[in-house]
Amino acid sequence: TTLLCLISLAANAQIRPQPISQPLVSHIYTADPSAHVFNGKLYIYPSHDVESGIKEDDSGAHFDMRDYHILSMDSPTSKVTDHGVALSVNDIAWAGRQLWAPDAAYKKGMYYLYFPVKDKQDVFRIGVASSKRPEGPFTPEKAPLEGTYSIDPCVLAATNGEYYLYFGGIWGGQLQRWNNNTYDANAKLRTPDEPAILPRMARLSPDMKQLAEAPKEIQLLDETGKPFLEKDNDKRFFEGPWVHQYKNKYYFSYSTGDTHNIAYAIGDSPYGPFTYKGVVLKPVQGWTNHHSIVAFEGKWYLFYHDVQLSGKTHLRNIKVTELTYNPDGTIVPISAYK
Ligand code: FUB
Repeated sequence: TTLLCLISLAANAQIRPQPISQPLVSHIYTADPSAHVFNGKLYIYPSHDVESGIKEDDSGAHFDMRDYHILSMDSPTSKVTDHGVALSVNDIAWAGRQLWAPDAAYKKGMYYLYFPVKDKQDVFRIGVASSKRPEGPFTPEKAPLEGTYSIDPCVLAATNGEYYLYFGGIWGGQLQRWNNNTYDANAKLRTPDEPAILPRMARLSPDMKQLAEAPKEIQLLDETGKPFLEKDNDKRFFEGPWVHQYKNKYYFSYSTGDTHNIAYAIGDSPYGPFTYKGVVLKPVQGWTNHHSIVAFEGKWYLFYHDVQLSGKTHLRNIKVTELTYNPDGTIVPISAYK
């Protein structure tokens, strides 16, 4: 029996996928890591997952987060500092519940934290808070950015000097309720042969606290130039947009949601269109897949999450691994397990 046990343990160890990276912190649950280099250090703006006891449902009510902790590292392999609570839902006058995936940007001596939270009518909006320090604490504005909606803000500080806000997430992120920037609480999800729901973007105003233009849909095309249909759900947009620049191109990466990939598309303008190129990160353990891509000292890194510490979809832990490009600018796909 002992021998059989040992053989079965060894076989199990071989077939159980081994993570390529370990959680960056384990004293709190963290997710949706938006990473940036500020003052030569890596700053990570993650969601702070908590167990609130709310039952899991399709609207994501069990993701009931209440504050943000900003993390920093001197390099991708060095120890992580948790700077404590940077912003709490109680400090945001217009907020109702659910502080989801944030992002941050720096401009002229100030840091701006962009965050989605449901307002008091339970509609997701995007807010902004500012601080003189990258780790906060952040002071929120009294109202959300006018004209914003849905979730998962990402800000590109583009090399042309402009800042662009990308956002959107379907299902619990409510993007399906917004057509022509107008809200319809009863709007249905699309049927399989309808065009896929598209992410949104807008240029930010010079003070970083408003949109400089009405949100536009971002065209995502397949490699033959055709827009995706709803049924192309291994490739179409679901949530978690991230935009970075590499060799004069704009890379739009995102989660495909119910098929759990991080996919990417490439374009020549921050407005798109973006043409689908493939998968950045294959599905991870847990339902959600959410990432950021950042350069640090000449190498590129993918920040992502899985549920290694808890085994529960709403209690995630962030990780980092190196990302590489092929000579033609395509990204070498990453599997988080070997
Ligand atoms: O963390 C809450 C939500 O889960 C995020 O906004 C989505 O992108 C998904 O990761």
